[in-house]
Amino acid sequence: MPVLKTCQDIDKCVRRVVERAPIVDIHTHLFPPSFGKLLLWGIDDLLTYHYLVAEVFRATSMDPERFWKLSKAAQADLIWQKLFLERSPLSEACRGPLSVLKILGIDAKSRKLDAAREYFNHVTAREYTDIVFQKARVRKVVMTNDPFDPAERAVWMRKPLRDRRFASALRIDAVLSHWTQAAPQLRAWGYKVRTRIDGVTVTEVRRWLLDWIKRIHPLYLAASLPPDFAYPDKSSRSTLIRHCVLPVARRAGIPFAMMIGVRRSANPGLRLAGDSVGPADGAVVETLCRESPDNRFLVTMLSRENQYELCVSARKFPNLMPFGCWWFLNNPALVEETTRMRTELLGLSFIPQNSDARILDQLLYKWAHSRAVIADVLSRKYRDLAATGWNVTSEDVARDVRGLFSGNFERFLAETPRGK
Ligand code: HDL
Ligand code: ZN
Repeated sequence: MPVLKTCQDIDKCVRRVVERAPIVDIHTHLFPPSFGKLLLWGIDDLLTYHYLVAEVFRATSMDPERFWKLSKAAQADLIWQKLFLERSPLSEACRGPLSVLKILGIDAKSRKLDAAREYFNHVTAREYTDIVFQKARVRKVVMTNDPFDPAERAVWMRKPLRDRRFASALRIDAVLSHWTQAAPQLRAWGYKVRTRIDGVTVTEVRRWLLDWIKRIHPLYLAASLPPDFAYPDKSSRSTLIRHCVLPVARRAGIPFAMMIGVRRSANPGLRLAGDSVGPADGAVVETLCRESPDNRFLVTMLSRENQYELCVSARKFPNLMPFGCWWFLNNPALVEETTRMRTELLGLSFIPQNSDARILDQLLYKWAHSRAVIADVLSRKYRDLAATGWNVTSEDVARDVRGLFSGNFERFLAETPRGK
């Protein structure tokens, strides 16, 4: 096994291995081409990503309601004008589309969108899906599947053709965070639930969960949760987690993914771009892990302030797997800080990143950008290791990186107890 003798050898090896590592992207909002319009792709979807929508309102005095009335192409033109032409596109959200054009070999030096639009006029969704997965070296993505989304539900009810590259995750925000609206909808679907949660309601919510597990075969159950998420308390959310979500997840042998710290609709006029962040109580994660040792929890937290305590909690609970640099944390400065903190506190027992991609093209840039930062952090840690006299080999690096980008997640799923 060749020992990496110098810092240059280590840097070169780590960069090569990280660059080439196939990815299992454990949280995205992507769909296969067979799901029709649910799959977003191409330059106009890329430029109207809600991250850029938030930024364009800092560069124009246009009223949001007027912006929403524009066509998607007109919105994209405005964003291009304001964020790319009238000022340098330095933000991470601006750098993204330019990285995509570079990876696709599309000239952006003209600073015009014609070449990009021309490219996308001559490729189909199916062709482009193959191109993106191959260039991004992504093996599989996990979707976010919400049975309460009417458009998505309609697709599932007609038993769509599945694509093995697109695994599913059952997203249950509607039930956990909007119970008074969800209950009547569940009743309309034939589940005998009451707004006041009683024994029959618990049984029927479990039945609804199991029906959708059978329908979509999710790798995990998932929910985003607000900064003030508390457990246990007298809320419907706590009751449903304790009596429905956790028992069903154990019975199905799948983890429960909690994405904690999002303050929804801080500015409703910005729609998807209007969500914000707040620090959450990390003790809630420890309570759940302690009280439910037979459940496994994938957890990501949105507030930078929660990252350190999430690492410490993971040191206390093997059934807790921290993952990703979520949303506003997915910027080089914070990916570096978070990944270094995790490596120094958890070694290699975490999942460093997911793309959260909403537009297919984003797999190209979100992973290119994250691989570069994660490689730098790992190089530094392997150099620190080699400085102790430990022999670092290229096989070590390949094994470790495989774990970070796919193996840790797949092993966490495989080791989740079933039927307890
Ligand atoms: O709740 C979530 O899954 C978040 O990722 C939101 O979808 C958010 O809008 C997002 O796309 N963040 O990157
Ligand atoms: Zn997401």
